[in-house]
Amino acid sequence: NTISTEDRQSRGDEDLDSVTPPLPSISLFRTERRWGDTTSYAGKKKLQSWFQLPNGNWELGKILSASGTETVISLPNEKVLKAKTEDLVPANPDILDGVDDLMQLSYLNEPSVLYNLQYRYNQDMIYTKAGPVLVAINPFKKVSLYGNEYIEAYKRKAVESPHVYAITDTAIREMVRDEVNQSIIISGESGAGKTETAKIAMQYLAALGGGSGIEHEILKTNPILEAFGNAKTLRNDNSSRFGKLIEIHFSETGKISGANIQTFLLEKSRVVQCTEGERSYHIFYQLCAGAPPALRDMLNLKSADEYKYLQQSNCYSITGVNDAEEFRVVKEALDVVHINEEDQESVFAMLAAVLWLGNISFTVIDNENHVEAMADEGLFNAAKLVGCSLEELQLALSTRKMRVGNDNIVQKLTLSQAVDTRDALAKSIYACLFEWLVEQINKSLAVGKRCTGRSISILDIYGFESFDRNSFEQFCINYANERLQQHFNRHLFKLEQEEYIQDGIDWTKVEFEDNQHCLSLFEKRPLGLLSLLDEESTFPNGSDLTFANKLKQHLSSNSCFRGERDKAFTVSHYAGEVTYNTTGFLEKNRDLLHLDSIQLLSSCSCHLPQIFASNMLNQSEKPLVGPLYKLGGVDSQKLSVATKFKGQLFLLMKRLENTTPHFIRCIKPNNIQSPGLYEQGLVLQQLRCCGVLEVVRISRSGFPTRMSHQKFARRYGFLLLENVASQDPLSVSVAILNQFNILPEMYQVGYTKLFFRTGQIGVLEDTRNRTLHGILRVQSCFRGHQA
Ligand code: AD9
Ligand code: MG
Repeated sequence: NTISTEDRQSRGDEDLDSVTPPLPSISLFRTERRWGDTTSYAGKKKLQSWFQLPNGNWELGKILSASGTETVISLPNEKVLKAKTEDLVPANPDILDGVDDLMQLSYLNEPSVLYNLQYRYNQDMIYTKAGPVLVAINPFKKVSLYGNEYIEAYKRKAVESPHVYAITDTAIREMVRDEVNQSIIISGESGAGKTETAKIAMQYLAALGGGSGIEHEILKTNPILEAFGNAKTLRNDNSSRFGKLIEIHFSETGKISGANIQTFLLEKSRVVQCTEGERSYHIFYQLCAGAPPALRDMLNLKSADEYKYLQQSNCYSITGVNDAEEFRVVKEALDVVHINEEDQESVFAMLAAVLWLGNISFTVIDNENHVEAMADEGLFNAAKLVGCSLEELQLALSTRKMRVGNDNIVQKLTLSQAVDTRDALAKSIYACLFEWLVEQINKSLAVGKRCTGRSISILDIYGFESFDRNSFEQFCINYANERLQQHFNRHLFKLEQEEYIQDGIDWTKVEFEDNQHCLSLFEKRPLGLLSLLDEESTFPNGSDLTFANKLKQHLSSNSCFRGERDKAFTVSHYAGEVTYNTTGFLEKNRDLLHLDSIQLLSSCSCHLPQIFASNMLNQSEKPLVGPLYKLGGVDSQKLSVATKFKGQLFLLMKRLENTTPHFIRCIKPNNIQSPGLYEQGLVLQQLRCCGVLEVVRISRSGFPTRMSHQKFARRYGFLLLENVASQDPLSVSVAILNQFNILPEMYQVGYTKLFFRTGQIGVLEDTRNRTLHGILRVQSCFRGHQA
């Protein structure tokens, strides 16, 4: 490990020992995986050190004495204990407590980073820089860091502490200065604060680029998209179940001229199925609670607990949220984005239709277990709301037209087939409705599309997910994160190295081993995860088991892949290993809506179902690279979900690559959405997962500390034994470096700055402090004497 060897040499300690910390499961730099300065030391020079308690938390101890391999340390609870010297991790001098950029830490090790973030978090300083990245820790409470006064202050650059406003301000400035489009890429686990952060960034953009009135419209897209695309989950009461990129356009004068929203992979399954304690999409509950009487009558609306789709999770409300009031907010927002009253009614009718579909039940009609949809309240209302006859809907849910040879036959459905058909119809209507809404919003925001100005895009996309049980959704989400991580790595490497080159320092380009290997596992054709999934999805006899076996057969030689028992497989992602269970993969990937259902929608008298049907058919007729499906006897090509998603991601990456990115990593400090609770282990796991530790480590493998010649000479010049006061800053700097025996490989002299490897400034800083203390003591002695 080059870093720690150099650090050791630089301190000239003979008795330093290096310990191997738990490896973050990150695939950059396979040969040099250790993160940060984990070198332990004998404790002779430093007074404070980190000691790990049996529960994994770190505590700051005072070193009382040290002898070779053993150190006596006193912990905050006044407990004194003997520790192995090699188990101690150096702590930073007090002056570095709560620095606003982790790069300023002299000792960059896990406990120091955790402590620094916690120190700030405890004072509601939820933002910290990690080199080029902004780390945001969810406060789970109102913090007074936002609003016009703060916006003004950041705009005037009157404050410098890290903030979403600051990073957004940088984006605006760079857009104008460099005439390059910008992006703000927000990532983090569920509940970490991505969506709130995105809104805070939008607020700042709206405040600075406002004036035309369109900014008001842009802000109003948030309540709409959250109502239709967010839901209460066990992790987050307002969890986004889709990814979102919002591109905000600016005119040449720097005013907002329009915007465009792109959404990714809405979780459809939630409409028909959701876990105990979670909810379906907010809008269903809002509609049931908030619809005015006339609308209620029109939709035959009941309360939420009368709908089967909403009943199954046994959760109807969210603490602190008034669904009826939210409904009014959403309605007002729909007005603002110019969705007219008639269209709004159609939207609500589709929502009610979905709810009523769920209430349709089936009755067995023969001894082969075939069923027929019952002519119940559900069927009646659903048919009325989509605009078809009761019989047409009944037929579409109970039978399927097939072509056998040259004959058209009608196959009756069994109960499970009929329920699947009904649920598929409900999911499709909802997903189409969501897409249609986004399209309408985009039309409304497209005001200045043709103007030649620039844009800032904000990406709020689901973070890496690893649960006890991982399915197709996690598979897609983690694939997306793998792509974003590559973007992150490439960019941050480039940035760092460009600065060295600009300042003319002697620097051999670092070739980095990125996560391409894992991405190839997904994308390689024909033998990659996605290709094999699509291939198996087209086989009539393909099943989750045959899919799992095929993966094992073809991919076992890939080091990122491992076959598991019971139809499962494991992928080594950059953020850790995830085991996926293939159950449901093929069906979710095919995402078939039978032609009977599409035909039903196209024959409906209401205009939204017709639009949905024609969109579905269009998609079938104009395939990109999708596999061939048999849709109810008619050969038709449809893009698989995974392939469509991959296509979307490619376009997204292409768009992002033409922008200057700004990264925000959101961190969730506890799992119970509680203010003030900071769980070290949880924070650490996320820091590792989202690559923050990596960025800092990567930066440290270069020359992360930089100081201008002037500043360096001013700060340490007085330590020189020979008087060089009359000399220029560069000569003074070089004299200091020589006097302190800073080894040549530990620093570089650039045109304007000195570049140091990690830990170097710490040594100088210590000497400076000791010297200053010495001077103070002498002075006070002297004063005492005089008195
Ligand atoms: V998910 O992946 O969509 O499930 P997000 O988007 O990362 O998730 P979200 O922004 O929804 O999380 O934040 C979760 C909750 O944390 C919010 O509803 C707020 O209650 C809370 N939060 C997040 N950020 C802030 C903040 N800056 N100030 C106050 C916050 N509360
Ligand atoms: Mg969110």
